[in-house]
Amino acid sequence: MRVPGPIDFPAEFFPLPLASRFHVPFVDLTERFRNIFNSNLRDDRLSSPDLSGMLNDARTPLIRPCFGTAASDTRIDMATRPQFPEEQSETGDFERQEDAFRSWVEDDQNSPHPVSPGRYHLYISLACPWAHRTLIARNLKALESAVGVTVVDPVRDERGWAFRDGPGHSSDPVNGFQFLSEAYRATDPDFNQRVTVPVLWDKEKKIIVNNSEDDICRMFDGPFSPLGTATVDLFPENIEAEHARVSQFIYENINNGVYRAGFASTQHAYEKASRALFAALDELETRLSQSPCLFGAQPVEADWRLFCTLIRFDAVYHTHFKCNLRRIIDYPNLQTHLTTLYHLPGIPQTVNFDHIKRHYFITHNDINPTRIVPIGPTLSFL
Ligand SMILES: N[C@@H](CCC(=O)N[C@@H](CS)C(=O)NCC(=O)O)C(=O)O
Repeated sequence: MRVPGPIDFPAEFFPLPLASRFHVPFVDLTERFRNIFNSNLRDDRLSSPDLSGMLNDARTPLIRPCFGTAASDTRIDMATRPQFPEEQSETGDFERQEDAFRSWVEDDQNSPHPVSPGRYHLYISLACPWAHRTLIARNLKALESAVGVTVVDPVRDERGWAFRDGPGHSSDPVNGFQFLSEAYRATDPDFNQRVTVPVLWDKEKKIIVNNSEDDICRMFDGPFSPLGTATVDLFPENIEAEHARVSQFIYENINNGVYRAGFASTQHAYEKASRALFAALDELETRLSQSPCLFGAQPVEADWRLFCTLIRFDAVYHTHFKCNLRRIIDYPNLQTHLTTLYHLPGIPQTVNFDHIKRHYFITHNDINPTRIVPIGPTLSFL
């Protein structure tokens, strides 16, 4: 590993809007920054060309104040790097990018993407909770022979998700892509955001139809439904409004809540997200004392949305994302819900803890720089 020597930063290096937020003299600040930053140059991720780019980017959060607690005003300035700088607010909150492709497969042969067996293909990661929900929907709707699926390597480097042969993942049999970014570029040559899974690919048009798991699950339950044999209804009409409310609540506080806690880059942003997360889990624990699933006896989309976060919680989010007020095993009703759903037909084969753990602990190198994957915990329900 290359260790760059100390860099003599010009005073202008420190962007002024950021400097004005610290109540210390600017000269003192640049001096402190220089020392902190140089002592953190331990790898080869930063080079001079990067530095000039960062110089022009006022959002580069090179120094963030660290507080003892959200309420305390004692502050030490330390250099940190958020995991996804482009998706970070000024206050250190993680703000997820919007899904880029939202076209629809329709039950209409004249539409741009008519429903048809074998025409569409799913690219997913078994590590990803968002992609996991689309795989579950595909299995529950018995669409395995109508919609193919390819799993990416759970270990992602700066080139993004890759197709490689390995345990539980493979090369791309449809397009021969090496990286998922090739699918994004084929659809939009100017695409310059984070390349994410899941992706629903149109094999005829050779473009991405949709990369939103919400949309893909709705399509599997809607226009794709006749291609499968299952009678499962993931979005029952008689609970539509309340279902949408509960799903939104789970998305904001739980599905995305764990990410908002884990990718926060200030103490305050982390505590806010974590407290909202556990308040939401407490609320659902109470709700599940009334019925085994969120809407009675049968799981609907909101239950699966919850499941995809709960199954990863004790193994990953509790440690890696610091969501450690309680574990799911400490919530009897949530744990029963998780175990019950896990044992339904078609579900265990969608859960791959090797992919889940290796993805999070190895890939988020700003959160876990040693990339050590913990040996536990023992999950007795598996
Ligand atoms: N479509 C989802 C997000 C999907 C997503 O973020 N997937 C993650 C995996 S869990 C991903 O592909 N990340 C790419 C990366 O980390 O660079 C949403 O908007 O809520």
